[in-house]
Amino acid sequence: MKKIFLLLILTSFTIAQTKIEIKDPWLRPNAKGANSALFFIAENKTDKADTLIAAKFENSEVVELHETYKKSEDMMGMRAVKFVVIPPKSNVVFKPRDLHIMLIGLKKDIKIGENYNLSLIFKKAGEIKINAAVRDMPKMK
Ligand SMILES: [Cu+2]
Repeated sequence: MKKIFLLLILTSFTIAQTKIEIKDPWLRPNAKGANSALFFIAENKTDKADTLIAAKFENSEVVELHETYKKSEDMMGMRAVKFVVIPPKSNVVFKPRDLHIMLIGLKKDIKIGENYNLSLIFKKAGEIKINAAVRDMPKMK
């Protein structure tokens, strides 16, 4: 009986270990009233998929999960998605002209060199707090 109880504790501990690691989070600078975006690498170290369902940022009016898509031959567009799946044992890269967290309607200037707290909310891992540095956008090729 004692053994079974211990096994239950160990099992629930394993479930609680469901873990996503956020690497190298950064924001693009912009002026108050304009939009910014958050980029990072989401690493799922577990053998189960997790899903990014929302994000929080206190310095923008709206926060959305966005993807970039090909609008036409020579035009890229972006649109909101409801969630982003992070497959088991893999990385999903949020980067310019790809997946990103759109920060719409900045309440203040976001300047290079500053740092901001944000949260990413996953279905299993829950809320993950991150601190992102403001960096210049990489140059277009
Ligand atoms: Cu966007």
